[in-house]
Amino acid sequence: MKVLLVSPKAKENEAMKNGGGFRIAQMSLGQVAACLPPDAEIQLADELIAPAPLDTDADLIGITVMTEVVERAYELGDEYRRRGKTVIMGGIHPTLLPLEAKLHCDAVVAGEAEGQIDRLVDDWRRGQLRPIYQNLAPVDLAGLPWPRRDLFDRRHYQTVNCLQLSRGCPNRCSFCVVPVIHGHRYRIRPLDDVLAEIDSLQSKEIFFVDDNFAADKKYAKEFCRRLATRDKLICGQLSAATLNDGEMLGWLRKAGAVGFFVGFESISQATLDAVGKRSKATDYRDGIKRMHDNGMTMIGAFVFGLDTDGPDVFERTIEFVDSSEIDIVQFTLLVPFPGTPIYQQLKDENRLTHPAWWLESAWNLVPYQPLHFTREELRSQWIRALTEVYRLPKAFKRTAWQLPGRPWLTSWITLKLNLAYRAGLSF
Ligand code: B12
Ligand code: SF4
Repeated sequence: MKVLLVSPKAKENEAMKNGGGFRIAQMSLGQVAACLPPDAEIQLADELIAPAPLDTDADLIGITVMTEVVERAYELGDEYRRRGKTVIMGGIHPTLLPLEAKLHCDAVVAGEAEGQIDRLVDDWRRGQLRPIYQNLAPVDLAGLPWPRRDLFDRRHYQTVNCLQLSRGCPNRCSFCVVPVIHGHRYRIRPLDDVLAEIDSLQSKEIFFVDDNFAADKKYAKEFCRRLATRDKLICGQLSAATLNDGEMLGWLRKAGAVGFFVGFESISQATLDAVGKRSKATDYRDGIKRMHDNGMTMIGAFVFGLDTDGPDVFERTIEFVDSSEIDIVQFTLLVPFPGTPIYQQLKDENRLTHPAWWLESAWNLVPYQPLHFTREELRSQWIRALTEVYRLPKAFKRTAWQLPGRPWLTSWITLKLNLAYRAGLSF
């Protein structure tokens, strides 16, 4: 049995280009590969490296689909089926909209692959593939198979050492798909499993793909305590509220933390409250300092276009970025993902100008009517704000304030990411 697993590349869009330059192995495919029967001959095709081969002798084609790659994924699904292949789709978007995805493939795996792939392969071998496969309950993370990192060509990636401690997030931010996909339960893996997996890795660095790395602080601190003796370099994603916990940051430092992606989302408390974010904007400056005191850099992420964002939101955020010593900045426009409370709200209020925007290359065209801006104003002010924070002197300044007393690696990563984000601006 030959299987080709494909990660499609998004049609050009500005959000994708932001942060370009750092390529991380597509863990979703590594994990699906680990769920396939041991006799499967598996080939991976990551379109960030090269277009997926259409001429293939694979019997089964598996495509992983995030919303921003939908158009390409459906194009590939249609083409492989035209060539007589059996196509399976899975990942975030088919989980949110399985019936839409089914139009372009033979079967959809909605949700986690573990627990479904064996059934799917058995059904396929008997010629009785069902349209949708879905677990009735969340997968027990004890004994989770380890992703097939051996299938990735390491030369093409900054790292193939992506690792998961947990799935889900206890929070319910209204723009986020994670609670929609995983519910509000935060599931953790047994630490012995995780550490055994870490000990099997061939290099020092680890990229944690958890949505909210330290959501269970007791667990995260114990993990860091045990990791501290292993001489690793780690990064991942933290919720802004975690920056208030100096002890947690201290443990992260001991565990080898270099930097984290931090979802600040907004400097306006009204916006944080409106989206259900459990953080306090007034804590942000101290939190940033605490990260620096612990030798870490950060990508601070902000979202624009929520109803509580008034016309001055961009100026105020630029001022905050300039004065808070934040290291690397990510500004995104609100993306109303299907299935999220925000999507439903905009739909109920008849404000979606492109209800199926993901099929129309409308990613950054603001597919809804904002409250305090025209769609064009919101987009042009976002472009202006990004251009402003990524002016070369500002990008260098963000790196320079890292220098005194900070680890060289942190400064190097900060510089490299600032330049990568800047290079990704295509306006
Ligand atoms: C790590 C990560 C990244 C990394 C690495 C991405 C990569 N190349 O792997 C980086 C930082 C590069 C990144 C970038 C982006 N990301 Co991201 N990312 C994540 C994160 C935190 C974890 C993904 C992961 O590896 N999970 C671990 C794997 C094992 O789980 P999984 O993907 O769910 O796969 C399981 C099932 O879905 C299923 N499955 C998945 N694929 C398939 C395929 C088949 C055939 C089958 C059968 C089953 C199956 O089986 C797997 C095992 O159970 C998720 C959050 C999340 N919870 O998904 C966001 C997330 C996927 N990202 C998101 C976004 C928006 C982006 C960006 C567009 C951000 C931006 N503005 O630029 C870019 C786009 C990048 C791209 N197109 O490649 C959104 C996607 C929303 C959506 N509706 O699609 C998410 C959900 C975050 C969020 N909270 O909104 N991301
Ligand atoms: S804290 Fe992050 S992962 Fe959790 S619901 Fe909010 S945005 Fe999503």
